[in-house]
Amino acid sequence: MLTTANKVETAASEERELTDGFHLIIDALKLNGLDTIYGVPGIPITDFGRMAQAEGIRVLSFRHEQNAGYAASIAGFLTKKPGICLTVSAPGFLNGLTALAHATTNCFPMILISGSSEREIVDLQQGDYEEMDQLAIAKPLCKAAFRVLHAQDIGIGLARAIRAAISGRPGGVYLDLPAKLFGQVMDAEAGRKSLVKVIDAAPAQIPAPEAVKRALDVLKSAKKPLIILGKGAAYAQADDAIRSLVEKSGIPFLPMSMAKGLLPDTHPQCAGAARSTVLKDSDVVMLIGARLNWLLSHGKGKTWGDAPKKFIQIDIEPKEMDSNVEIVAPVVGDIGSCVTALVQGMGGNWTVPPADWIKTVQTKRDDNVAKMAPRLMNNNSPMDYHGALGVLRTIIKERPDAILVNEGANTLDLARGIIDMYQPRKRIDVGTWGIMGIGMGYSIAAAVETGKPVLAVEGDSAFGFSGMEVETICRYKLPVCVVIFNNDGIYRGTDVNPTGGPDVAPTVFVKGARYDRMMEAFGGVGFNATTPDELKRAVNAAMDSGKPTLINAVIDPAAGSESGRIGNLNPQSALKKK
Ligand SMILES: Cc1ncc(C[n+]2csc(CCOP(=O)(O)OP(=O)(O)O)c2C)c(N)n1
Ligand SMILES: [Mg+2]
Repeated sequence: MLTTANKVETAASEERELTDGFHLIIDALKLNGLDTIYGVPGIPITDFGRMAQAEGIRVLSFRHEQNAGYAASIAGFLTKKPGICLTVSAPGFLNGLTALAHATTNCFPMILISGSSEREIVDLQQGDYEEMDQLAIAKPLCKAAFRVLHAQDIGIGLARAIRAAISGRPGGVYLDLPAKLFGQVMDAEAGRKSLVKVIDAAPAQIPAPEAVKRALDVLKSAKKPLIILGKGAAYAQADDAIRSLVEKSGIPFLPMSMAKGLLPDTHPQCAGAARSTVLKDSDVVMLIGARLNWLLSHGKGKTWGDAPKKFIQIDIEPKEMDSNVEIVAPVVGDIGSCVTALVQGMGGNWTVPPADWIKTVQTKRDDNVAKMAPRLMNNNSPMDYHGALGVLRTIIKERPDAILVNEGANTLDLARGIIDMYQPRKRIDVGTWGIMGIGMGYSIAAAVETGKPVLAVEGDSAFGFSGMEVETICRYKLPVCVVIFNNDGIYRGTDVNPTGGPDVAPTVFVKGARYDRMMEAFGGVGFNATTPDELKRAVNAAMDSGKPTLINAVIDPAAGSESGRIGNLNPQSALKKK
């Protein structure tokens, strides 16, 4: 039902219904099934948020736009609908912009809607309230940016934003709504007709038959094939087709971080625990929704070994091909259509890879898993990462439908390796940029969008970027359990100031901080855990109760290593250290 702003008497004294910008935006969102807004109120969007709530949209208010933006971005990833972030002008817009750029980089569909100030004044730079040419600033950081100046264009404006966000390779879209637009009035019937329900917003993109054949021919020639699943494969929600391809082919698969659980990490073909072996020794690598960026060492160099390697790549974006190395068999299309075509093309008598390759991978994996096992069972106090993560690993095994949010350095890298995932799209983390600050925004959106319990495993530094949103979690009574790996700092809490001065080292925080008390301030449950046993009890209680909980897990400040697993990326001087 279209909402109407008002009724007026016409000259002929017939009643004529009117609507306005506020209501047209709400109606356009609802018409397209966009029923949740993540944002922060203020001029010129406060009333809009109120009206949206009154009209049945779920409006979640955050404490900072960046967190609302991260929430919207991951809502997009989880639902394949653009997540909506709503902000005020200039500073609110800029706060949301990091998340918009993050969404674009990670290929998550999101629309940042920001109110903006008077065009006439902004463009003459006459110093309006929160003056900024937001459209121009957003453009290089997103897939598309639009501004709507007239109420009758709201329907088309939102339709363009939705299509841009989710068609092809998904990404972030900016929609600029000047303050004046909200109050513009027009005839309700004409307004209703101006709205657009976007039909087939992300149309299937079928791969060319010859591309599929080429890929299968290369795959057939392989002696040591490998499949790499990226978060694009997780986004596609083509879970059954992907499982068929992997299982029918018999090829070992390596999941990237957010693709973990597409097939369980405990699947016999999973090569997660034999990563370095499969990257080095494979001869044909099929990338599915994974890019050869820094996370895969650009497809070359030491990580990939000396043996010649052929790459097959499945991606919706043709420009992705040959981005870092030659792709001998590009398959361009949406992941679901491509994978389905490959499975069909494999026919009924596909030859699985040579047994010695399968054996090599399995042996390496079993050895690595066995080596790790005793470390995960230690009950040390203060805890080390392995003891604490061993407990969380079991909890996720017992509660495979919980969503795991993860950020930090050591806390991220070790959790990624240790905690097995069992279901698709249950692990969400720092993504392509290794960004800190996604934690609470992701947790909130994951709980809101899926209704599942959330376990957020956070470095103490990582948590600090979005920590104030624990109030938001308490306010909306979300089933989120935050575990802070508190090692008194960034990477380690043991650095010292070489000058002996009163400031602590740049990587060190307050010793013995009690993050659990932050949660209690807002009516949530706080707990201080000093042993793996205590941690286990506290997390299980939180997951059972569904109450907002924050557990301060005391980790040995000396346990971590510099930059976690990516210390090699720190620049080194060519000069010898003094
Ligand atoms: C937005 C942003 N700022 C800064 C960084 C640099 N950075 C990488 S990891 C990290 C924090 C690591 O410390 P913590 O979260 O406590 O994890 P730990 O290694 O101590 O377990 C920082 C600040 C980043 N990745 N993103
Ligand atoms: Mg830390």
